[in-house]
Amino acid sequence: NLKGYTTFLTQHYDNPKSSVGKQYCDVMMKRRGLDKPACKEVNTFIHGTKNNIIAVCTASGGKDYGKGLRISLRPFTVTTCKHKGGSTRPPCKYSDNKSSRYIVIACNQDGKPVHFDESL
Ligand code: T3P
Repeated sequence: NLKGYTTFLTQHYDNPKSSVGKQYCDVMMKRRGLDKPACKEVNTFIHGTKNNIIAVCTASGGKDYGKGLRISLRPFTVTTCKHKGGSTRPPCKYSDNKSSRYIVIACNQDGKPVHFDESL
């Protein structure tokens, strides 16, 4: 559904990578609403074009990875934010890890990404 794709973009799409200063994850997790109601534990932002991410849902950009998932044929630049510290209440503090990885996603019947599973 369309709502799933919209939510996916809010949670996982940031291209080009936003220039928000030093604490990218702290800023972005709050900006995208992922600090409420509790700090989300892990979240990946993909620094790739929408077209290239959508293509993972097709044979040109991805392949079947089982369990309804698809893995990209090429790596994407991603930043994975990991919650640090004991409290899951805002203000949320995150570590940042930027790397090049294959993304594993689920797509809906319209061929749009609706779930980020992991990156390898
Ligand atoms: P969501 O389905 O709301 O996109 O797996 C549980 C959640 O953690 C899921 O949230 C996806 C997210 N996640 C990442 O964003 N990056 C990761 O590397 C992993 C393992 C999970």
